[in-house]
Amino acid sequence: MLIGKSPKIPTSEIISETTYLNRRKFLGQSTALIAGSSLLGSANAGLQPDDEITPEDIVTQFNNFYEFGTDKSDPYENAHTLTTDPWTVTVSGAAKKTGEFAFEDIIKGMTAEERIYRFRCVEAWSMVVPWMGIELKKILEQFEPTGDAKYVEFKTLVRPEEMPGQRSFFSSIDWPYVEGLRMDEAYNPLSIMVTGLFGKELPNQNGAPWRLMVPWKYGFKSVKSIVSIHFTDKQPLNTWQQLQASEYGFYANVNPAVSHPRWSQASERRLPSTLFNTNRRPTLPFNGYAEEVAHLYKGMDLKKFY
Ligand SMILES: Nc1nc2c(c(=O)[nH]1)N[C@H]1C(S)=C(S)[C@@H](COP(=O)(O)O)O[C@H]1N2
Ligand SMILES: [Mo]
Repeated sequence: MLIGKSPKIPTSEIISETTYLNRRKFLGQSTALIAGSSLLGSANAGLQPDDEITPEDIVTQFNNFYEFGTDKSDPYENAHTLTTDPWTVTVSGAAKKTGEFAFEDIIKGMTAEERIYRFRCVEAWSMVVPWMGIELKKILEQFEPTGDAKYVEFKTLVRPEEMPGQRSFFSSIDWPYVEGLRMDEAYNPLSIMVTGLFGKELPNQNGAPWRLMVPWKYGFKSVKSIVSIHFTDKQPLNTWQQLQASEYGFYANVNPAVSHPRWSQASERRLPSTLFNTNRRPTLPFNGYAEEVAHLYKGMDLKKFY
């Protein structure tokens, strides 16, 4: 049983539920070891002694994916209609290899590894999720970005026939959903492209067939169901910034010291949370990953670049 060093598990391989539950039990019993162990690679970095994996039904049934509706239960209810095969990804901008690629060809020969990350939404709830993913750097390097690539921008699929939220008259989002990272953020070893969850294929409502995961940033950075990768020298205008720039910035680093204009970010509700046990805990700078990422923002005023 390996927990410190994440086992390499091919995306196609299905781990049985019992194997998974055993691993989960192990995680619950030995969290102190996990948090303190020097044997740890980046796989479980940032986990705190009281972190427990969030139940799978919450991770897959309480979602934000506005293409399928704005209620937390909408993605689970509506996303089964999404067709993810074939899946084509357009690569453009400042890179030597650009064009249209089949998703399978991009990830060919790469193995998804399990990364258990804390996950913090800007709405102040959080989870601990066993993602399966591939380091973003490995994926992006294939396209040989040039010196002009200062940022990478990602876009979600636009397909109103299968995405009821994109047909909604009330939607204020200008589709596609856009997100981006600075290249050095994208190349940080914690940044991954997620292809699975709980040792299984990524469910549609969580962003199939692949979505971004940058665990030190608010959840809205983790763009789902990606069909476009664009290398650029200009800072991308991400969807939430476009909607309300005074509330949502480009960086979106988890920061207890910078309040959202309408609520504090000093603490969070760890799901499952109930009326009687709100399960509130303090929010950590960079969501607990300061050791791995704080250097990326040296000298920057994080109150200004929120
Ligand atoms: N395309 C797209 N990606 C998205 C969103 C969205 O509405 N559309 N919501 C974001 C937000 S706000 C969060 S918190 C996470 C939620 O991921 P989860 O449903 O897997 O927990 O996805 C992010 N990625
Ligand atoms: Mo979010």
